[in-house]
Amino acid sequence: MELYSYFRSSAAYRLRIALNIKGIEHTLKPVNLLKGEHKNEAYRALQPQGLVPALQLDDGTTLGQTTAIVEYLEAEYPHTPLLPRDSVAAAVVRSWVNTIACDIHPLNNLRVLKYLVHELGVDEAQKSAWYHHWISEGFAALESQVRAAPYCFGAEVTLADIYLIPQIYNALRFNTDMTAFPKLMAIDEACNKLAAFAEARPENQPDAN
Ligand SMILES: N[C@@H](CCC(=O)N[C@@H](CS)C(=O)NCC(=O)O)C(=O)O
Repeated sequence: MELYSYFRSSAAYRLRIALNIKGIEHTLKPVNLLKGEHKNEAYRALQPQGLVPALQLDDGTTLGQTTAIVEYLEAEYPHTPLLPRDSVAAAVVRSWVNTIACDIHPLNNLRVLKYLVHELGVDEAQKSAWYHHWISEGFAALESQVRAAPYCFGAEVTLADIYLIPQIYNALRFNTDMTAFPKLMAIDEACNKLAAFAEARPENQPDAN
């Protein structure tokens, strides 16, 4: 398998963690977003939206969209499950995942921030206010749902943690004040002690320098 990734992409970071947890052998194929490599024809042939990540399977099939990809990995590599067996508990985890994947991440994505600045003439302070508004609103909802420790839903890592930790990394990179989210920060600390999470961190990627 080949994972098309950019070290700072929080969506790719999710998949790096999931592949590590499941111990799935893969090769990393860096796509440099700052150089616009995600927009070139060759990459769009793999991921027509021109977004990272994409996962190319051994038979040449290429999958896009992290949530579709982790669902595929979960189905094909069911050892070390990332969703609880109980269907209600699994729906609760998916709901958390969707809060991040559908309601936080897309509003603060590179192309959205660039559009605000370059097309709508928003200045740096307004861009920053936009970023912090949407991330804080989303994190407040997540913080209010934490009932367990050390991970989002108790003693086992789930997809909820896999989506949360890259989003926190991104929030810190954009200087978000995290003091209102002590439970999320405690989960971040617990997850980062695990090798699967630590090895997936942006600074530990070959394309980080
Ligand atoms: N919903 C997509 C989101 C993918 C996405 O937005 N990736 C970002 C990096 S985290 C990207 O490629 N951004 C390029 C850009 O904004 O120009 C997924 O989950 O795969």
